[in-house]
Amino acid sequence: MSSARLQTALARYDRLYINGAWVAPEDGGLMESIDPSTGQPWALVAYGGPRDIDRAVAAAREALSGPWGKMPGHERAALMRRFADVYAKHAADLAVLETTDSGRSIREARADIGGHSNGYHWWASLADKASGRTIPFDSSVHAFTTRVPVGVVGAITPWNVPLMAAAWKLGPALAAGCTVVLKPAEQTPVTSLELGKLFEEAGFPPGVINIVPGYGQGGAGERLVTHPDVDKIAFTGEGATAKAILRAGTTADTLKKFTFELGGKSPHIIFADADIEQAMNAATNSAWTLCGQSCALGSRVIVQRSVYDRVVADFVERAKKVRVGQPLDPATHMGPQAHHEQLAKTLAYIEHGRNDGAELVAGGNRLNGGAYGDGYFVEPTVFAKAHNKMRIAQEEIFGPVAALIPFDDEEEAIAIANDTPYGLTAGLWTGDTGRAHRVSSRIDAGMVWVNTYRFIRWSTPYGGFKGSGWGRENGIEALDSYLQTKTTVISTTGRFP
Ligand code: TXE
Repeated sequence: MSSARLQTALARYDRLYINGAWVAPEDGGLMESIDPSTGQPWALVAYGGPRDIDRAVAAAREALSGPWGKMPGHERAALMRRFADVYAKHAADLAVLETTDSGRSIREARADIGGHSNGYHWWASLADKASGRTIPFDSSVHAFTTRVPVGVVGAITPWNVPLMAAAWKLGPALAAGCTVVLKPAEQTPVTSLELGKLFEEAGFPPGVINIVPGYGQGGAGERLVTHPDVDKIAFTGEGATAKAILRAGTTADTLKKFTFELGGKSPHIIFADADIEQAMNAATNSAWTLCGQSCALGSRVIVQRSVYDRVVADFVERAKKVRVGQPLDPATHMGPQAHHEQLAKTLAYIEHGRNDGAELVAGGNRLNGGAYGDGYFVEPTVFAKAHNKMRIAQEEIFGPVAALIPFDDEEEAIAIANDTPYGLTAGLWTGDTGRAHRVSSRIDAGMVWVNTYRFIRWSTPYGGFKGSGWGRENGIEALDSYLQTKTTVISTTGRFP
């Protein structure tokens, strides 16, 4: 097909959403979004440049002093609830678009996106509850605190779960009364742009939410993090990017606030006294969910030696049963990797696993040709006899690759679990309640699951220890990070000193 003919077949998202209007990019342009199940472009999408970010930030700043900024919390809550209802109405369509743009399976996308409306309702319920306190001192003053929005938020999101990553930022930001410039990842911009239509339908005032897809370094992302009029950056992505953002001189000059949700290399410990069947359900699900592209992936499966062989054999059996295929097919468990660079990265790590001496017991190959065409599909992959010092155990692969590491006793399990630069999530399976408390209390992770895995909700704070980030998303803690405390002291006498 000629490229001219191809272009006409592409879905067009050729406008940015700035100040309540759909506008052409000023210094950005149009980029192709690739359907990872075919390796072919499926949409032509507007991306913004620095001047577009400047326009969006100016609109967000102005909206803070407009109707939004003056709106009482309960009215903001009502507006957010309207948005949550609009979101629920469109959730099924959003799931199809996100599956097309990112390659995640439709069954996962439906389950995830179908729940976001509840999340927005939860955040709405907090919009009028940011109360301060009075501070007793003496009768000469009345001192009290109020909680006020931090201001303009730059929300920078990754490509693995675009709508979820956006919701985790928009929910608390709007509940706090902030305004937002959302910059989705260049690989998966479509559903974030769709959000603009939903905010319009819900009746949000112009400028409260602005959506500008774009590139990172040298593009819209860099302008957002260095913009002097942005008060806070809420970022999800790679640790190296977070460090680059902090190092960029002009970022430092603007002294903004940051929350960082970065990668993970989560330990998933299976003790011999666990309900092994349940543990296997969770361990295999969490090794391959989202085609491995989740920061909470339980990719280091740490297994007590007496059940190790059984767990390895079961992992292999279950790997064979994973249906890898077209992501829009409801029967598919696992779609392709979201983009070509990620595919290459995953295949490179599978090579590292082999070269470092781990035993490849399942998968290990790209799936292409035939029904897979040029899509970015990979087999669910399992390495046995893995050691925690191997690269496949230390570094975030972001592909469907599990490393099974044996251990002998509790102390060793804890040592292995904590031996990584990350500390985002962890799981452990045991039938011993005392052990559940002992081990969970010693694991360095922002979230520990016992006899369950990947239980993540709006109300449960989520974020990393160590190299996995700064601050928390979800939970009341997230709301706090979009508010700042203001202390007011009023003299009761009018005399100074
Ligand atoms: O992330 P980046 P990438 C991990 C995962 C993955 C790897 C690379 O291991 O394989 O990161 O993903 C924007 N200033 N995670 O390269 O580069 C960029 O445009 C401002 C874990 O996509 O960090 C995008 O919107 N912005 C993670 C966002 O940052 C910049 C989820 C993320 O891109 C920028 C995704 C800059 N200088 C990847 N450079 C998780 N924890 O879920 C890039 N961006």
